[in-house]
Amino acid sequence: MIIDVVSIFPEYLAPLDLSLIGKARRDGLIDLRVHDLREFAHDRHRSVDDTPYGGGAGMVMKPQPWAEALDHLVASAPDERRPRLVVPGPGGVPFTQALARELAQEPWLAFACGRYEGIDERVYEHAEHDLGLEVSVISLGDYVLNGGEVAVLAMVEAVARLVPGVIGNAESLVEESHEDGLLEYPVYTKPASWESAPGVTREVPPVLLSGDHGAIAAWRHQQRLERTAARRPDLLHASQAVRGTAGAAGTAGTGGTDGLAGLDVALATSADAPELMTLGRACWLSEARANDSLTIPPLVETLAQVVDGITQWDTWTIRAAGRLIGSVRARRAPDDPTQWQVGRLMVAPDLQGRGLGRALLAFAEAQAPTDATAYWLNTGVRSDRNLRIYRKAGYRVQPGEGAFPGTVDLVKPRR
Ligand code: JD8
Repeated sequence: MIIDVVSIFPEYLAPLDLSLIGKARRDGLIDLRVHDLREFAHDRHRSVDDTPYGGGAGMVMKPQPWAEALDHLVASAPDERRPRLVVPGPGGVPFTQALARELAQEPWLAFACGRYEGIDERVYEHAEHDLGLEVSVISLGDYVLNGGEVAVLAMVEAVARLVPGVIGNAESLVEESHEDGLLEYPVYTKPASWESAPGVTREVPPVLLSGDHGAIAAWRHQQRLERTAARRPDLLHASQAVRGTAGAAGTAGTGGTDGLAGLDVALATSADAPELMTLGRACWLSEARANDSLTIPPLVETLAQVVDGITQWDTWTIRAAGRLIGSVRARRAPDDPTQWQVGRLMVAPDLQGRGLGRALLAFAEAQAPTDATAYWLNTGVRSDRNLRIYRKAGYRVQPGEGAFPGTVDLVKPRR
């Protein structure tokens, strides 16, 4: 990969001589050239800035030196290749790992480091329309720096380390924060038992010393989910939040919530009724198709009936980053208080098939009062997918028609 950087403070980029990027340059993996903009300013003071048209504080960078600098870069190409021009700026698109991965695919990047109040706007037009460059204005983050150099340091490091061969074991790239949308898990090294202060001994989590790679992977994923939920819930899109539930579903005795790690589980209130009504409509469409019935309660119940259901049953909502992605309800059977009835088990259609349904069922079972002796479910006689999940969870279909026309009841003794 070729990288050109133009700045009035070329020494600001000296850190790119160091460490892995420095080694990658010496190994020829990265050809990074830093140019001083003043080389392209020819007046006595080699000035690169002037007062802003329209008035206002500060100075603006002149177009001519920048145009000559970019023309020089383009002219340095032996063929028709052109660099992708990246201009850091607080008004740019956010720099992310995904954008770093995109830029790392480019054979040639040029970074223009602005200073003062910014670069004359016509330089962007010249680059795009006169030189035919793809121009990307990118921001490092929502805070104000004095110039583009610091941003270029960060962007070059984030991009260059993705170039094959720059980072020794590429695997380590896989589990990094932001690589798959989750923050990284906590790391530990020797000693396993460390005296951090007189009389204070701190241990490494035992699972990491167990040699059980499956358990270690599960623990690390859990840590990543919990950290992301705690520090960056915005990153925790539903799809990610429910990933990894498959294994943990039904882990009895843990309050059944293991499989819901990273998700917001709460008792529903009437305020949740509109969303529950909507999710019910979405989730029971497949049941309607399977059982050829459009009068299944979740498809026709009114908002008032949904609110009434919330008062009649203990109802839980499952949210990821604020979005309602699932729900379940449970109650003592009106005619047999030792029977714990579970109902309205629903998972947003786009999130089905990841074990969240089983996790929700385990959760509902775990909420049963201590004197409950059995669990009860009801579903469509032709709801094959539900029946498969419930049988796998230990339920057995009861003979005869279920509590509602076209349905069957299923029961599981409580162990
Ligand atoms: C380039 C000039 C300074 C910015 C007047 C302060 C990026 N995340 C970021 N914050 N700030 C920058 C950035 C700031 C720059 C330049 C990038 C060139 N300045 C200007 C406008 C307000 N001064 C950045 N990436």
